[in-house]
Amino acid sequence: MSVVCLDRSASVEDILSVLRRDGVAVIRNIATPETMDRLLADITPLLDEEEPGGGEFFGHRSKRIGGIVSRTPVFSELIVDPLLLALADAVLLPNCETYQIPLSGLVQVWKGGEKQPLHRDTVGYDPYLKLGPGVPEIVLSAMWAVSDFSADNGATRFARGSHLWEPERKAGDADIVQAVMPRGSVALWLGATLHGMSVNHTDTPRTGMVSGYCVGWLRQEENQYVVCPPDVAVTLPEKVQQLIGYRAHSPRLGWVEGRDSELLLRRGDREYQSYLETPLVANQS
Ligand SMILES: O=C(O)CCC(=O)C(=O)O
Repeated sequence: MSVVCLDRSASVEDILSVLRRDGVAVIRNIATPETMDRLLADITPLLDEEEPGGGEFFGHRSKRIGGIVSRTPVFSELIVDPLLLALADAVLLPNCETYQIPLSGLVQVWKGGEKQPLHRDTVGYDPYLKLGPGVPEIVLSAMWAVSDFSADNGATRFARGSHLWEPERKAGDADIVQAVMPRGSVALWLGATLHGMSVNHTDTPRTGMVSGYCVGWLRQEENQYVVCPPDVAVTLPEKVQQLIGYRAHSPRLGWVEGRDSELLLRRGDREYQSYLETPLVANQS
């Protein structure tokens, strides 16, 4: 069975009602095939340097590239899609002042291997996860289909409705739906929805771009300040800088002295230049 798919013309309310009921929804054709071709052209040289691997959790047959926000402009284009931002506003803004991305990655699944164990993207926030269902939403995850996602080629598996389950409940076969979707579509799921990579039984790799949105007061899954340091971030659009985490979250989180809290980096900004030029620790002996 497949995850419920909606067209990009669907209303925010219609998409939200599927997300809130099933914990997952697909929006078809949110990006063009040409956009996905550009993404692949930028990332393929990096993928070519990797061998499929990943161990037990990642199913032994995946290639993963992290920090792609610094490696292709296509990530910056896709993450600010107005429909996705409207959904992130609705899911996350009741629980934060601003939100950010948890990671920016590419996952390619090759033939063979094992299914990835089902897991929740809130797994890193264990005391919070243990509170069970009904807690404020903190993560809205997203997987863009860079290639077609099919039942046979490793489309992500989801346990439908599992965001409403007690943490210890296990998924049975009847609960599983797959994000079958044409390239250019995106699967969105709530942080507490159980999901995992499936096995690719075909000879063609399945490629997905993974990211999403999380409340601005959360420790991000991937360290954005390492994968996208200030000298790279300053070259990106301001909205993307903010989504990476180069903005303060009120009150009193992530500030940098004297800087505009919305725009901690600004191209040509005198304060930013002097920040780069000033040693962090002067006269260390
Ligand atoms: O690639 C997929 O289908 C899902 C990957 C995933 O959930 C993960 O690696 O945590």
